[in-house]
Amino acid sequence: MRLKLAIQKSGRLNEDSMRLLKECGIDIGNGVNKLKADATNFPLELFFLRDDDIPQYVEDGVADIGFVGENVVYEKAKKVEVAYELGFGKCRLSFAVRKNEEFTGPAFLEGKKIATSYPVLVQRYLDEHKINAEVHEISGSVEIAPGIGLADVVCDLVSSGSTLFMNGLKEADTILKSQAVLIKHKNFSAEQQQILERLLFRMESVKKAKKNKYVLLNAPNDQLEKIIALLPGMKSPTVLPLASPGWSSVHSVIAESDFWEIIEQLKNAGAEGILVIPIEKMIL
Ligand code: PRT
Ligand code: ZN
Repeated sequence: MRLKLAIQKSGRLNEDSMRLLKECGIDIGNGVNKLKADATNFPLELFFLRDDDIPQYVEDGVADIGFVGENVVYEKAKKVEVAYELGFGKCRLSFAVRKNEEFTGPAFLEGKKIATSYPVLVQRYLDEHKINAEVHEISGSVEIAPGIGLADVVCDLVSSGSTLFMNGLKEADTILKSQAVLIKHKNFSAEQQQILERLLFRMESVKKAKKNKYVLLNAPNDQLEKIIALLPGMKSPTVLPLASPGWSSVHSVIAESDFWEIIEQLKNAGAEGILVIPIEKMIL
């Protein structure tokens, strides 16, 4: 049995989806321009689709799992389960107004024309805030709508904000923070679940590895205790004697987020020759 995975055929999520599979040690056989491909060393079959179609394919069980943005999952509102956050494709779905206008809160939207590719999510926001507004669904280039008089406000995906800026708009309220997620259908067999768990285990090892760095450093023995106290490690750091007397080599793992702070403290404590190395996989 093979698990059928739907990923975006081309577009922003395709490359990261393929990279993640590679980092999980999964080799994909034939070319990407086809509709389907098989993994050669894992029970996985790939379907290449438009991202908008992925929730439906997964709900119907044509695909068992899919990699797709949360924005699409919630807009399509299909009966699928979000099983894992993939950590890429991060963006937010936000209202944007003309840069000389002041967004005073949801009430600003009352009676306005709103252009968006996310009518369901926009309408839900309006209902929650008891606002009446006209929602115009457009499928692309939403940001030009105010400039051509089609709408007063837009609601679109934003990452750097430069598209809004170039169109004389500025970000107002955020409806949804989104990233790519792994979705699954609701009729998983025990065997399918088992394959999914093997895949999730690999993805989690890759994710943990990215959040951590392997650190090697030389420490004068009289400072060893202080330096070890700065290094959390997976259990406790490895300490090996150096050839030159009075010095030790210390190896440990530190979180990327604490990295600069810990490195400064290590230097201040007398550590020398600090090497920081990326970790490929991390199995705890
Ligand atoms: O052909 P297909 O239907 O599969 O692709 P698509 O054109 O619908 O989607 P695509 O490839 O553009 O995006 C796929 C997914 O990437 C989205 O559903 C989001 O989950 C995620 N994502 C992350 C983004 C962005 N960041 C993003 N910035 N999707 C779109 N944008 C667009 C946005 O719509 C706007 O036009 O980029 C522009 C804004 O970017 P900044 O950096 O200027 O703010
Ligand atoms: Zn799409």
